[in-house]
Amino acid sequence: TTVPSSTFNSILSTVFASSIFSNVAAAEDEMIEVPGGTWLMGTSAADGRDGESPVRQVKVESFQMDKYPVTNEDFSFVFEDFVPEVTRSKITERIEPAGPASGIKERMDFPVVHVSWTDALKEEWEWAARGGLEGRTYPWGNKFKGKRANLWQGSFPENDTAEDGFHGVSPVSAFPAQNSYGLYDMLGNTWEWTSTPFRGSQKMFVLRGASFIDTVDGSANHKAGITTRMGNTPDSASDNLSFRCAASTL
Ligand SMILES: [Ca+2]
Ligand SMILES: [Ca+2]
Repeated sequence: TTVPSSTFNSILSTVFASSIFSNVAAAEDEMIEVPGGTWLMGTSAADGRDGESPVRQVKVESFQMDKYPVTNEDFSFVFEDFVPEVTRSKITERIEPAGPASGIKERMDFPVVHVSWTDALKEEWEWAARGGLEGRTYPWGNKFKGKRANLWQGSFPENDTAEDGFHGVSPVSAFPAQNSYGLYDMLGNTWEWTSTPFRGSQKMFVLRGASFIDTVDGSANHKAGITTRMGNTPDSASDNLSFRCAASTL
């Protein structure tokens, strides 16, 4: 059972337009203050694609960003308490967090997936993911560490050896914070929407961070790194795509 995406988007629009979500998150101290700065975005690596190249200088103002992707727990709270009755009354079926026939109760600390939405700009996402380090491949540095992010190991699609401990989506705090800003789950687990348009013939937005079906070496799907990106249409939703909130510093 699913809610039609048009209805779902109208709920999200209602919630976000009133900034309730950000206020709730801030009140629970789940947002990180990301300082502003001028820095070098992107990569000059030969395998850069989807707009990762070239390296260019970018300035970002300070902002706040969710420590974790928005979880099912956060989202059901918003859904129950803040979605107006008039909107709720139009919904005939409940949202299933991992698609049809999945239960929400045992997945409260998993990222909300199957959502279509946009939030932080891609520059803000990358700046935050870099955590104050310059020109690194991963949020924590240049050396990949298996117990820092949920990716795919083994041959795709038949054999995920799950050496990182997870086949499929993992709880948002399953791995330690990925950088010195204290942000979790930026790289891997679930892609994250940004509000930056992705160049292309149809209307798309940039996704960042790669997901549990992507690999360190690029042998399957995307090569996961701090500059990895792809485009997706705003009505798209899948089980490896989530979001986190960002807000201007007051
Ligand atoms: Ca994994
Ligand atoms: Ca992520």
